[in-house]
Amino acid sequence: MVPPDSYADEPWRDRCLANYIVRGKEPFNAEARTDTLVDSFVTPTELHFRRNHGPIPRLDDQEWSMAVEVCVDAAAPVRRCSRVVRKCDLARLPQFEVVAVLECAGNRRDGLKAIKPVDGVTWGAGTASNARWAGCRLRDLLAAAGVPTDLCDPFYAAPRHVEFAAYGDAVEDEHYASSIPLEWVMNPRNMVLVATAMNGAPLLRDHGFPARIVAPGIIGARWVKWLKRIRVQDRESDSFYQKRDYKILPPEAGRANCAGFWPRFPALMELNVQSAICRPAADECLQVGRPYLAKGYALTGAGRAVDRVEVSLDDGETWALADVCAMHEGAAAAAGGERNWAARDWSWVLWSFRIDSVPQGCAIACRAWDSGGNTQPTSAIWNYRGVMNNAVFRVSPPTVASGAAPASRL
Ligand SMILES: Nc1nc2c(c(=O)[nH]1)N[C@H]1C(S)=C(S)[C@@H](COP(=O)(O)O)O[C@H]1N2
Ligand SMILES: [Mo]
Repeated sequence: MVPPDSYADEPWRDRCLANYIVRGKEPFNAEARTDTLVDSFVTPTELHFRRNHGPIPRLDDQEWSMAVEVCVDAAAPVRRCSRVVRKCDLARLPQFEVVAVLECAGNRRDGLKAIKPVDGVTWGAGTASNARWAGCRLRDLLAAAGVPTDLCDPFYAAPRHVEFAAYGDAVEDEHYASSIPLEWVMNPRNMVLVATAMNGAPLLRDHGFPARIVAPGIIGARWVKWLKRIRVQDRESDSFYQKRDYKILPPEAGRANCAGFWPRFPALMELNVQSAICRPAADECLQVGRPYLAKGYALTGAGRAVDRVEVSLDDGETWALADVCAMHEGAAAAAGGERNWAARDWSWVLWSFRIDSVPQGCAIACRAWDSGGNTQPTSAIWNYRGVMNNAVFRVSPPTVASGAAPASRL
């Protein structure tokens, strides 16, 4: 819970504020305009969305420490332990870097709010950003605490979670906390990091300084910032953010009756397949009869690959393939042009689609497909918390007769 004067020590944000649509000041919640997100494959930090459930704690990285605990019943032969980890301990472990998209489960909540009110911050499609994260693997940290790295070890017979708890106050609970399955963390292909850097610089306070979880392929709510404690335990986190938020409740669940629904549905983990049209923005004027290069992003969860993005100019009657620019392209070229579909994907893809001649009353739709055969539903399905909206993305920008508007962006 948040005492009244808790927001007196927020980071200095003046320089970047112009880049954002601020959705809430206390806690600070802001997303970039989506038309600014498609200029670079790795999102500049000053455009990366910021999503907070409370004030930003002030932590000193020299003094900072977190507890790493193994706390399970019937843990033999794994011993219960608790140790204090500092920045220098993290720095001694092998360092890894991963380019991964961070998406809030509330991305595109505006589309669900348009159907019926939902409980949650309004977001457009700007709460997805791609960053270069660096730090040590959580797997290595836990292995040093005695957790077996062989997933066939009898230790894994029971499902276990790794809970992350944060410094600082939170609005809906005493502090922010969340958990993900231990098995996911220990699988070396999953690249869960205790990250200390983002885009080549120490994390900003807004993004979790001095250390946060980076859990590629998993919803942003599990990427806990300002780490205070990491704990291996027998069950998932009891936190509000695990048990009474970030779940897709059925449409009959609402504010009055949600209590009975929370325990019946699982905490969201993997991201779903998603895409958005970033250009044109909804308020960008297009010239009829002129060509236009539409652009956007697409992503999916759990290391699956976005294998195509399609665009429709006739309200979904017909679809055409967009050009996709992905992380793996350099690697594919090195391998003789053939893509290695076995590789896991943590990054978003950017796509573009040339409209040869903008029609009057132009309506553009896009949808992505992933390597699991998943695509996006034709229309949004409402849920109480307004999470995971991945309906086909549509935009109908205003049009003017050629010559009457500023040059189209080509
Ligand atoms: N401690 C803490 N960690 C947190 C949150 C928070 O409010 N407090 N928000 C979570 C949510 S819901 C998201 S989407 C991401 C946002 O990370 P960002 O602000 O770096 O973009 O952080 C997650 N980690
Ligand atoms: Mo989120």
